[in-house]
This record gives sequence, structure tokens and C-alpha cells, in this order.
Amino acid sequence: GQEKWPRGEEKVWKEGTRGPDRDVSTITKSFVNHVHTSLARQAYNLDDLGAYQAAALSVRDNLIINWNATQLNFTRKSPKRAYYLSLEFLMGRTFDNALLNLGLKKEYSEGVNQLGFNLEDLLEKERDAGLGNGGLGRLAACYLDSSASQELPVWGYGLRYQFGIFQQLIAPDGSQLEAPDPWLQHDNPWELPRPDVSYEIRFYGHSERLDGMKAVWSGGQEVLAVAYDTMIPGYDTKNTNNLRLWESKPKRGFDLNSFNAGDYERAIESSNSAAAITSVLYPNDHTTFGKELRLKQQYFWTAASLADILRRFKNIDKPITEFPEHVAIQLNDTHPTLAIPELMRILLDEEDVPWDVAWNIITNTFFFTNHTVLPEALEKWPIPLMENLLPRHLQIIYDINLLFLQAVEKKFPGDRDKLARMSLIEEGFPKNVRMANLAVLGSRKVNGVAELHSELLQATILKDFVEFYGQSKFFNVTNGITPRRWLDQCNPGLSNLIHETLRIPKADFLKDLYKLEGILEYIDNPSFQKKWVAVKQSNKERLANYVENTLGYKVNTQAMFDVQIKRLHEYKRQTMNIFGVIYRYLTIKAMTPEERKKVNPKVVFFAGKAAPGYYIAKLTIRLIVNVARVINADPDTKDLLTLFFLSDYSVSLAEILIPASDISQHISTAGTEASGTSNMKFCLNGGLLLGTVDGANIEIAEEVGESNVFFFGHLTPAVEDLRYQHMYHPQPIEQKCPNLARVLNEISSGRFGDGGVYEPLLNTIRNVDYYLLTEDFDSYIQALANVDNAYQNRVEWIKKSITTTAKMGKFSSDRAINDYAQECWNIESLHLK
Ligand code: GPQ
Repeated sequence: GQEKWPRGEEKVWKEGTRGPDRDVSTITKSFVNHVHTSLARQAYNLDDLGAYQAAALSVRDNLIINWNATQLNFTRKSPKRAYYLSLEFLMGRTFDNALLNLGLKKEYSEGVNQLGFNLEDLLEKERDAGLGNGGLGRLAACYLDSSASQELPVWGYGLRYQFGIFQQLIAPDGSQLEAPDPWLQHDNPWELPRPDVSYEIRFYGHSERLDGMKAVWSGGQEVLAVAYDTMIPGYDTKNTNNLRLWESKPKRGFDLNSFNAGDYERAIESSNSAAAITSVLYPNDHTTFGKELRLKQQYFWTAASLADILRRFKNIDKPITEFPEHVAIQLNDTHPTLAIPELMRILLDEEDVPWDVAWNIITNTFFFTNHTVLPEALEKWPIPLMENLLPRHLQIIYDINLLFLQAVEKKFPGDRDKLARMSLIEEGFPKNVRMANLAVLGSRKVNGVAELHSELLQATILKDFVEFYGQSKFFNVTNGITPRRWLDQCNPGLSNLIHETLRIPKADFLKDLYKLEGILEYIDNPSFQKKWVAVKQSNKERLANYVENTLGYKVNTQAMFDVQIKRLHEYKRQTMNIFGVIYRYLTIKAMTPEERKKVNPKVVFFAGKAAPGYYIAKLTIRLIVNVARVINADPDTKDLLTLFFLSDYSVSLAEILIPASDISQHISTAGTEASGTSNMKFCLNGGLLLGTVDGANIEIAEEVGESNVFFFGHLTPAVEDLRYQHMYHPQPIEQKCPNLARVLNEISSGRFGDGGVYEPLLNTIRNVDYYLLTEDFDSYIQALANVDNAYQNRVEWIKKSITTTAKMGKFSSDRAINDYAQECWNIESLHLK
């Protein structure tokens, strides 16, 4: 029926909600208005930072109008919603992305020009929102973009860290130094504080069991979770979704009892400990540390998010048993797994729901994505820690476990080993809660992030669970990337070329990436090829400028650009790359001037952060930096080979590096990289792929054709046997891989600075070589040679590049999000008029 207008004159209200006009004069007015009122500044004292802030506030006005309209529409129509719970959202910058998604970039560029500024300079003033470590966090950011762009009712929930991923500096000796990332120092225009949306979150205390499965949890410490909303604009739609991040605050300003007793330090201590919960992102990737503060973060965030989701559900006045028909919750890795016992707690203790009914709600609401098979990344929490911090949740976990193991025993009588493997509790001193097992039990469906990874999951760490639940609970969603940021925003030249060539609106291929295949029609067209090369060339020059500005080094942009950018980790084998560079260096050194003329000149780029406590990864950075110093200063070779380690890798730096690459390296030991997503980004931008038969590399090759990628190395099924060989029949490295042995000896002998420094790193390869460099090095060197040869035939190379871009349709995160929407969430788009 027709709703009554709530207050005042409807006509006047409606006029106000129309939103600002999109013409340049409206934009300049709004900009000047923000300079004068929001910033209290003048044309006289406005620098680029101030101008960025004014422009951002003006764009934000547009976003807020759309955000409001979207949320009102969701509330009115109350469709089923999905929530993406992720401890990491690696958003990068917002300004440029918002302009592109709103379709206002031209207008703003002209507007700020009229006011004496250059839009590109203003874009540079924004700090990255680095609320994540790497692929897992960036995936979450791409998924938000795709959900909003496809008008799907999806919200993200995360934490508002005061400090994101640390800033990486390089010390004079070449090693990594960490500095804090104060990204909120100058207000963040892209968020809306919501002091009215807050929840009290309890820690510690005690839990008293009542009759049946209920209990009362009381006492302990309470802290406040306060919401901050970040607007997520869809591309080419008004639909604007929400990322809700929680900040922790003391429940009261300070502890009044201590304060009145004159103990002021004590009084602020508890308030400091509340604020500490969301103060910093844990900078570890693929490892768990078992630190109490991290567990606090996880509970604080899941409890606040669930309280918020439940409150919204209660607004629609449906019986709690219908919860899963209105709500789907995706668990991004095991980090939010406490949501499972937390929802159980609410249902049992607060909503008076019987156990079976509650468990049925749980197992129809949650969905779980696993991102690795590496054992060190599987989260475990020591029982004593959990018992102290979350006594009620531990009880619930025990209850879930008891019922579960009874069911396993019934299905597989007498298999004690199986029971031990599947139990939520790992025996030991101390005992641990296995979060992955809990996530599997509590979820409707479980997925890996690429075909191979999903297969491996089911064949290894989840094997028992597949046998118990059956195949249908387990499936694959291959990761994806948003073409808005990773094509149109980072590579406008390429995006324009495709647009002009296909003569279709950009929105057509940016929203349906399969349309890129259309460029194959022009693959033999010399003028198209020329333009294709020109785009790559200008992207290489942009990167060269960046290197000159940051490192003061002139880069040869005629050389092949070879890039490896990702977190430093032994399994990703940056070591193999740097050893390969050294091998190349030694080879060129040994050549006659005549032979050198035939060498394909190459510039090698590395970037990536190492976890502050990851000694070997940090040594690898130090080695790369010091090798670069030697190689770049060698007059015999420096025209043919240079090497750069670009510090402080970030989303924004990736946006410069990726479009400039001719070849990129994704060279993990087979079976270790779950998917990889930068491989997709490079290929989308016409860079070729050098990689192992691992993760999404395999599916990329399936799309672009194996002749267009450079594969090498042992395959996954061989890896286990090889490791076994290494363990039980060790062989000296000189015998196994003389080429690699020679490289390691050059390092030891001090050719790249004090060799002794690198012994611990070199010994990981000489001794155990868990990641099998000695097994793959020769075929790696061969693959590099194949890359050089292919590059010599420039026309063929260009065609490979065009084909690679053309065939990236599958890797749009729009496709991935649709897989989730259909396979898991059962949600539909809601178009906003
Ligand atoms: N990934 Cl477990 C991370 O970035 N951090 C982690 O702690 C774990 C996984 C990555 C994974 O290594 C990549 O292969 C994936 O492409 C990415 O998650 C997204 O699924």
C-alpha cells in the first residue's frame, strides 16, 4: 500500500534527495563550498592535500545520496542478504575508483582544473587503506566491488584498524624495517562514523550451565563496538553497498571507581585496553600466532557483526527459524569462525531456541572459504586461552564436538584415528581448538579458491569430512578480480584502446569481461598491434618515472620488464627468482662482447612485504637489495640486466607495476599457491605469465592456451615423493643441481656483500629444501630462456599478449561473486531506479 510521507512537504524532501547535478559548474561550487565550510580554508592557503580533501568530500556527497537510496531500498524490499565477514579488506585508494564508478572522472578533472589543480596530483594525495596483508584481503575488496556493481545485497563486515599493514622501509644494509601506517592521520573522507550503531561485547567472566543446553555468561569485561560505514559504489549503477568496520571503545570513558579513588593511571588503563583491540592489523600472512589480542579481535568483530545482522533481521518480524532464508554469512577463511559458537550462544541462551533447531539454523546460514592447504596457516587456539577469554563459547564447542563425534562413531564405528583427526579438539599440551574443523561443521558449504586447490583440499585436509558429509558440501569457486580497478583504473590506455577498437561502451566489457574476446578479431591488424605496443610502452615509462622519482635510477624502457610482486614467503619462491637473476648475471659476465649483443635486455622488479617475525623472508629481501646494488653498478652487464626492489608494496604500487609488465612470475612449488590473483591482473593487462603448474595459473593456461604461457617445474603429484626423497635420501646440492650450487656458492663467497649473513637462508635450500628449488631450478632457467626467445619474435609476442588479455573473461570477480550468489547465498540483484 501507499506509505504516508513521514514529515514536512514531500515535494521539498524529494527535491533534496535528487542528489547533486553532474555538471562541471555544480562540481566546482560544491568543491569551493567544502573548502570554505568543511575545511575552513581559502583559495589562498589551499594545497594539494586540502584540494584532495575538498574534492573527496564533494564526491562523497554523491556517494552518500546513492548509499542512502540503496539502503532504503534494501530495507523496504527486504531481500535475502549476504554478509562477507573478513578480517582483511585491502581496499587501496577510493577516490579514483569512486570517480570511475560514478562516471564523473572527466567532470571532476575539468572542475579541479578550473580551480587551479590537477586531478592526477590530487589522486596521489590519498593514502591507501591497507587493512589487509595480501591476496586474501584484496580478494575481499574485489568482491565488494563486484557485489555492488551487480546490485547484489551484500555487506562487508570487518575491523577499523587504526594502523593498517606496516610501511616497509629498506635499511642501509638492505634489510626490511617496519614503520607504523597512520592512514587515518588526516581524516578519512570515505567513511561515515555511526556512533548510534554500537554494541557491548563481553570478554572473560564465567559461564554457568542451566538446565538443558543453556547457560548464563556474565562478569568479565565489556567493551563497545562502534560502526564506521564505508560506501562501496557499484560501477555504472546508483547501487552503493556498505562495508561496516568496527572500532573498539571503552564502555565508559574510563573506570570511575579507580578515578574516584584517585588512581588515574588505573582508570585509563582499562580504557586503553579496550581501544587496543582494533588498533593494529596483524601483519602475518599464512601463519597463526596464538596471541590473545588476535583472538579478542576475532571475537569482538564476529560478535558485533552478528548482533548487527540479528537486529536487522528482527526488524522484518519473522520467526527465528526463517533466519537462513533471509541471511547468508560467508566466512573468509577461519578468522570469523567464532561466529558459529556465537550465534549458537545467542540462539540457545538468549532466544531460547532448542539445540537441534539452533544447529539447523547455523548450518544453513554459514558458508566457509578456505584459502590455503599450508599447515602453518590452519588456525588453532589453545584451550586455556579460549577458556579464559570466552568460557561460554568453549562449552558450546565441546557440546558441538560431542554430538559430532557420536555421529562419526555411528557412521564409522571403531575408527579411533578418524575420530582423533576430525575432533574439534587437538590433543597435546596444551590442547587446541581446530578452527577449520569447526568452520566445516558449522557451514552449509565449503569451497577452495581454484580448481586444483579445491581438489587438493578434498583429497587432503578435508578428506575425512568429504567421506562423512558426502561430496555435495564441497565445491570450488575460482577467484576473480575486478576489471574496474584492474583494467580501467590502472590501465586507462588499454581500456580506451579496447573501447575504441570494439566500438562498444566501456561498461559493456567492464561488466561482461568475456566481451574482451572481441579484440581477437584484430589480432593480425598491424595498426592495432602498434597501438597495443604503444600502450604497454607508455605504462613502462610511467613505471620508469616512478623508479626514477623514488630510487633516482634511470630505467631502460626498451628492455623487457619482468615482475614478481607478492608477500615474501618461502613457498612463493622469490629465492628462486633472485637465484635465477644471479645465474643470468654470471652468464652475461662470462660472455664476450660479441655474445652479449645477442642478449635480450631485461629489468627485473621485485616488491613485497615480509612478516616482521619471518626471518628467512626478511633475509630474502636483504639478498635481493644487495644483489641489485652489485648488478646495477656493474658496467659489463648493466645495460643488459638491472634489478630493483621497490619498497612498501601496496595496492597503489601494484596499479603502476602490473600494466607495465611484459612477463610476471608466479612460481610457487606445485600445490602450494591456492589460487593467486595477481596472475589474473597481469594477464588482464597483457603481461604474459611465467609460472608453475599451480593454483589459478592452470586455469589461466586453459583459457589462453598453453602455448601462450611459460610453464615449468614438477607437477603437484610429484611433490610429495620428492620431499620424501629429500628427507630419506639426501644428496649434496652439487650433485643434484650444479647450476644452483654455483649460485649459492657465489653468494656465500661474498660476491653480494658479507656472505655469512645469508647462510641461514642458503642452508634452507642446501639442507631440507622443502620447497624443492633444487628440483625445479634447471627447468626454471630453461623457461626463462624460452621467454627470451619468444620475446625476440616481437610480433608473435604481441599476439600472445593480445590473446592473453582477450581470454580473461572467466577471471572477473563478477563471475566469482555470481558463483557464490547462486551456489551459496541464494540472493538476487535488486535494481535501484
Ligand atoms: N592467502 Cl591462508 C592469503 O593472502 N593469506 C592467507 O593467510 C592465506 C591465503 C591467499 C592465497 O595464498 C592465494 O593463493 C589466494 O589467491 C588468496 O588468498 C585469495 O584466495
